Amino acid sequence: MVKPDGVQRALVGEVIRRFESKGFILVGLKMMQVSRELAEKHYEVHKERPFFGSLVEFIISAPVVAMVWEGDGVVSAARKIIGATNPLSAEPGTIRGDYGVNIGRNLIHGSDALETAAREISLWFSNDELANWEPTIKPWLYE
Ligand code: RTP
Ligand code: MG
Repeated sequence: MVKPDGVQRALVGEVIRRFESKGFILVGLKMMQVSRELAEKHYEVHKERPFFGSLVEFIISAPVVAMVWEGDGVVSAARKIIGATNPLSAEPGTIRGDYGVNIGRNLIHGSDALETAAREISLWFSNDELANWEPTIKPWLYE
């Protein structure tokens, strides 16, 4: 999910470009204004953390772009492409490392495990919003 700061800074295309160029397959994409209920459910695991309130306020403050990417090892590879949570520690070449300076404005969220991804996809998308397609490029990406 490109967070409100990423959308406001016009980095949506850059984020999509990085995932597309890597070879992952886009199966869901939408811009949305997140409800408080969805934001709280999404970040439920951080409910007791001191930053929970401000994080939820931030996520609902302006539109985000939610997306679903498919491919071998996509969850862990995506987190590498995204970079460390704190953009100041994130490696150059990662999205957060190249574009961010503050942990509360780290541009993008990525699911941290397959189970979390499944949970988040069902929270954010309905089935008819997900494309079921086989790109013809696939044999050039996977042997
Ligand atoms: P995300 O869930 O957004 O992909 O980020 P992450 O896994 O790298 O980081 P996580 O530990 O899940 O934290 C979720 C988001 O909360 C904000 N945060 N603020 N002020 C703080 O100390 C602090 N710690 C975390 C960040 O925006 C982080 O992405
Ligand atoms: Mg996380």
